[in-house]
Amino acid sequence: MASEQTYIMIKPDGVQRGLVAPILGRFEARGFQIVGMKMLTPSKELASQHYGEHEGKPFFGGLVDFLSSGPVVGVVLQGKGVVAAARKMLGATKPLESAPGTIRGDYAIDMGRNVMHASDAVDSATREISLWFKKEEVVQWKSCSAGSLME
Ligand code: DGI
Repeated sequence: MASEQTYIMIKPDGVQRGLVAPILGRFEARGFQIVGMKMLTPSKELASQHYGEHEGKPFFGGLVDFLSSGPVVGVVLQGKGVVAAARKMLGATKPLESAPGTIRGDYAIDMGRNVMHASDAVDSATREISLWFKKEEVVQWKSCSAGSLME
């Protein structure tokens, strides 16, 4: 399996609850590499584009309002199999259905306050990375631990 990139985001509830470091720490500890990171309060337009697949659904307005209600931390993560791995580490959309040990299973209760986003497939990761980051904001750097992490 090749190295991939994915987009993860600590949503406003996760930032407010002080979960940025604990969440990102899980990915770093596993060996995934942060290659882009920014804090911003998304505009409604950006939030709507991010959740474009849900446009027209009854919860869309509330979803966009919440995402644009305060700062988020958006991150580009890189590593072997990172797209599927980040989804597994995230857990189910409904936190009460997420297994303990997953991020939502450990830190969340409510679907509307499920602390974090992760791209659900390689093509959505590509779309979301280019939506949230300029090309030059994704930094290629060689990790000193690469030889200890990968055969
Ligand atoms: O990728 P996920 O965040 O796990 O899930 P998703 O892409 O299907 O939905 C994006 C977010 O939208 C999700 O984290 C919470 C919210 N959402 C999804 N389905 C519903 C919902 N919110 C409400 N209130 N009702 C829904 O059915």
